[in-house]
Amino acid sequence: MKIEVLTLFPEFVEQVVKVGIPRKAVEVGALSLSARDIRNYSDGADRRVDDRPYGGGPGMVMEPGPLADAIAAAKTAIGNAKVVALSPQGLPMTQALVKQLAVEPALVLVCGRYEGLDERVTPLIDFEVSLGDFVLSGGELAAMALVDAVSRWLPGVLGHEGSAEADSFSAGLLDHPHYTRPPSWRGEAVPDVLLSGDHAKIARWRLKQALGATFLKRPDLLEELELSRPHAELLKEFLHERSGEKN
Ligand code: 9D3
Repeated sequence: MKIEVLTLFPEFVEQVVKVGIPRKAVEVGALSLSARDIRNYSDGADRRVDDRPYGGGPGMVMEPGPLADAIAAAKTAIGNAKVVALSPQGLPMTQALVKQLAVEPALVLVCGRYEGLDERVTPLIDFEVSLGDFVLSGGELAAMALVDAVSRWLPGVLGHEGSAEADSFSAGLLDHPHYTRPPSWRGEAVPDVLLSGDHAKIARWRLKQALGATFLKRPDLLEELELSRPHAELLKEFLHERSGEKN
């Protein structure tokens, strides 16, 4: 996948492919990322790309001209690209959206700063994506989050540890607890089942813990799910064991 990020902070955005999974994605040739400075498309000698809002009010608005030219240049560079603006007004970023975007051959990610983009660039944008209902200073961190999340789904990037993680989230549940050595630490033992070598039993225990954690921490996720009968039974078992511990 080819990604062009349009931003006033290209050196910041480029950091996302310097480490971890996005870096691996670039190394295996599954991803190429280029950050394009919107300021290079300013028509003024001062390189300004923002101006005061018509109608008054605080803050500045990004001018349409430099954005339009930067989008056109990015599309010419990578071809047939979806154009996604990172914006507080966008669709919340979810794993379902990430998976859809990961099959695109090319993406142009438009990062706003100041109060936002001039409304007249909207015909150039396919859709908007938000990181969630809180205020960021601009779209860059959201674009970097999207690049990171998409990288995990590109072919040849993750081994089997990744597919397992993917399974767990596409199942719509939180992860089960994890343990490593030492077997006893500050008086707390690792659950016996994890040392048993019985893989069916371990899988059942992990699913039970995942159902329990989701019920306790993110009941909103469970409501989406329509638990199957066996899953509902496992959750009951989790809650029963937990009430036993507490009393
Ligand atoms: C504080 C200013 N707000 C109106 C009073 C509007 C506003 C404008 C620009 C709020 C945030 C921003 C910059 N944010 C983004 O570009 C952004 C964002 C976000 O703020 N939260 C979650 N996801 C995203 S994606 C892009």
